[in-house]
Amino acid sequence: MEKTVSARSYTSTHAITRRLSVTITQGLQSADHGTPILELFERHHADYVAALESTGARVTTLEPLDDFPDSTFVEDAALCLPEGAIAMRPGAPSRLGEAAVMSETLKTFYDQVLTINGPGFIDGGDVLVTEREILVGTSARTDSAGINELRSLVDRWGYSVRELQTPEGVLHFKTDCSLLDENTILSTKRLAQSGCFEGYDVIVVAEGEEACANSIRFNDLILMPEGFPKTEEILRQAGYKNIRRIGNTEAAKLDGGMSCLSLRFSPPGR
Ligand code: CIR
Repeated sequence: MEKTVSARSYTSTHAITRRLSVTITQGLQSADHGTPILELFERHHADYVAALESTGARVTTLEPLDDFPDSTFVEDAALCLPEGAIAMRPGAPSRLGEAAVMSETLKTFYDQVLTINGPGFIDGGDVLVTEREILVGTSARTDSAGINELRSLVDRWGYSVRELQTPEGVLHFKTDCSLLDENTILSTKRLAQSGCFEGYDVIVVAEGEEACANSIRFNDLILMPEGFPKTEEILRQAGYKNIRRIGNTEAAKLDGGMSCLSLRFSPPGR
């Protein structure tokens, strides 16, 4: 397939992250993976921020929000597009209020900040923006009503939204996939087998390394969680040489990964 010239889907001048709250130890867990060690998590988070900054992007790190234990996973609260931002409607009751807080921050970057008002729900972690469309997986956090509301909002900017299904038992759509470039997606086998990436080039993570499907392409860098050597080698063989490994053991205890920890965007005219 012919490559598009633009790379807006992974090129960002800015990113937003949020420092860990001490309450992160009470963050949501799909199963008992143990309690995150705060100091180690903070070190990993600092490495993550440094990696984003190393690409030349301006990273705004927000203060902790103690009332929202999971709020360091900023990706779920919003979707940032070049034309404007959208405050999401997180599907976990304890996270619903994060969107309004993030919306206020986004207003300092964007003239247009729209809002998913409900009754549906949608988490940013279920949204994969590619160069030509927006893919959204239904999950325990995201439903069709939320996706339809997103579709009605981004239609004004010319985006098409495709509803897909996050595999059963997987937290978010992007738990199982990431964008590597204009036309290439890194995916778990189970998600790729659903056929949802027809027309894209797909690189499947190595068997037993499903947890690194949540990586991110950020400018020239690929950030992947540490500890997935087979998939790293697959990526290197495929020509992706600029890979940065980030410790993720503590975020992983709360089902978090590379994409969840930042909002990545290029606000208009900044
Ligand atoms: C949660 O369950 O909401 C958090 N503990 C983890 C959120 C991870 N976010 C993401 O994958 N986008």
